[in-house]
Amino acid sequence: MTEQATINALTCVASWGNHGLAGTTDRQLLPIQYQRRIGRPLCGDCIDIRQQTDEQWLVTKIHPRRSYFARADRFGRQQLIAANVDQALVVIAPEPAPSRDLIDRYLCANEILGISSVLVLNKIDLADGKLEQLRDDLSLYQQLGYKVIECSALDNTGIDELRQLLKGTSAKPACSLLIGQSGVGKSSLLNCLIPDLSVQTSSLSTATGKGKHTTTIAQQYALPEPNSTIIDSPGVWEYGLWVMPADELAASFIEFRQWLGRCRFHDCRHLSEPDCSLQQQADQSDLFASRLQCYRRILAEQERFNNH
Ligand SMILES: Nc1nc2c(ncn2[C@@H]2O[C@H](COP(=O)(O)OP(=O)(O)O)[C@@H](O)[C@H]2O)c(=O)[nH]1
Ligand SMILES: [Mg+2]
Ligand SMILES: [Zn+2]
Repeated sequence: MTEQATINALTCVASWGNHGLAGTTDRQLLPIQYQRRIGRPLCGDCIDIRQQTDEQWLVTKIHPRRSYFARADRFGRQQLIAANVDQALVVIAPEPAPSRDLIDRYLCANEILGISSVLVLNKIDLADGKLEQLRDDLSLYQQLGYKVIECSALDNTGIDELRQLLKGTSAKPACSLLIGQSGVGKSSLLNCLIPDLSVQTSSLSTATGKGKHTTTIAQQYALPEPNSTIIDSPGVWEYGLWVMPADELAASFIEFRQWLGRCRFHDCRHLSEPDCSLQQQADQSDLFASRLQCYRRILAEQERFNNH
């Protein structure tokens, strides 16, 4: 019997159903298949594989994840999207304009999952009233400590600044994840950041045999800078937070943290309880009040899941 080839510590760069692709260090793509005993790797997972046939490799191990990004499925349960993500680029644009709630939901998810957030305001070449409004909204997040980068995939404004932010080192490789509504310019930004993107995407779609349909799944690409990768996530997300305890949700609003535990009731849900420390802060600050309102809206959304 011939020895079966094995390769360890590869990255799963795309995953769908029972199949996926592993990326080798020299940027080859190997078709992989899963076994129930091991489970499905996510895009971004570190995996070991064993050759089955000329064309097919079997996943034999999924390494422990240092992080993952998730959203709610339609039952309010956590659905995992991508693994080993270090920072999320929350892309927003004047068109299609985001809701404040959408931005807050993304930021909360990243806080809970231990992923850092960068707000990327794209399409700043579109000088109109909406841009001014967005800049205004984003100043709140800057005050909270979130980094905001303004850019334009159309004329390359801000792309170098963005590129710097995505750089990893050999000691600490960096994987970034593009998230945001469909149409905000995620794929356009990817094109600016990766000069040979069309090569990478065409070898991906050849390998998956799925052509353009691969844009419906998360995919990891190599950035030109060493030790730096980026995952493009599928568009058209009505992004929802999975159901979680109220105290966990409240703690994901970073400016709430220092006030938690100071309400009259130790199990205060910060709705209309007397002597609520968050409400007291909201009475003094419009910005705090608007985030508290958002917290309450998310909590109410979660109640709907709980009642089903
Ligand atoms: N004016 C302008 N248009 C942009 C910019 N970035 C993307 N677009 C356009 O916005 C549309 C959606 O872009 P796309 O990259 O497909 O968005 P995605 O759905 O987030 O991947 C396309 O028509 C792009 O040409 C930008 O910085 N400025
Ligand atoms: Mg896209
Ligand atoms: Zn309270």
